[in-house]
Amino acid sequence: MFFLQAYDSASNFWINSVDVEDVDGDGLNEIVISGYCWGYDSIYMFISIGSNINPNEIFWMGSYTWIISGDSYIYSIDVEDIEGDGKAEILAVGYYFNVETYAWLNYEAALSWSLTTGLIVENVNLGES
Ligand SMILES: [Ca+2]
Ligand SMILES: [Ca+2]
Ligand SMILES: [Ca+2]
Repeated sequence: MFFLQAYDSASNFWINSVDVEDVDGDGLNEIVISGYCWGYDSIYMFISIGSNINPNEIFWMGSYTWIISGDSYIYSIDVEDIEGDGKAEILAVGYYFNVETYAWLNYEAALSWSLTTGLIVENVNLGES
């Protein structure tokens, strides 16, 4: 786990969730790690994808940071193939600071990942404070 975070460029990390599913549909499970990190201007959420296809190491496949509005936190992820196409979606829940209304709001997001596209935010449901 900590091997993966060492590849990211920001300085302060909090890892809070991990799940193992096949996110690109090749029949091999990936390791998906979520958390947040402190940047210079805001707090960003990150998701890291890795593989331990070689049991002696975790091979890093990508780390992605994203933000909804202002400071954004990720609570937890659940990685599941929702619609059954063989590729697991990454379901994230957390909260963020809305810079227009100055309110803290919850969100639920669905993300997908592949080697060619990287991490894509498919859908975000913005909730109440
Ligand atoms: Ca896979
Ligand atoms: Ca799962
Ligand atoms: Ca799917």
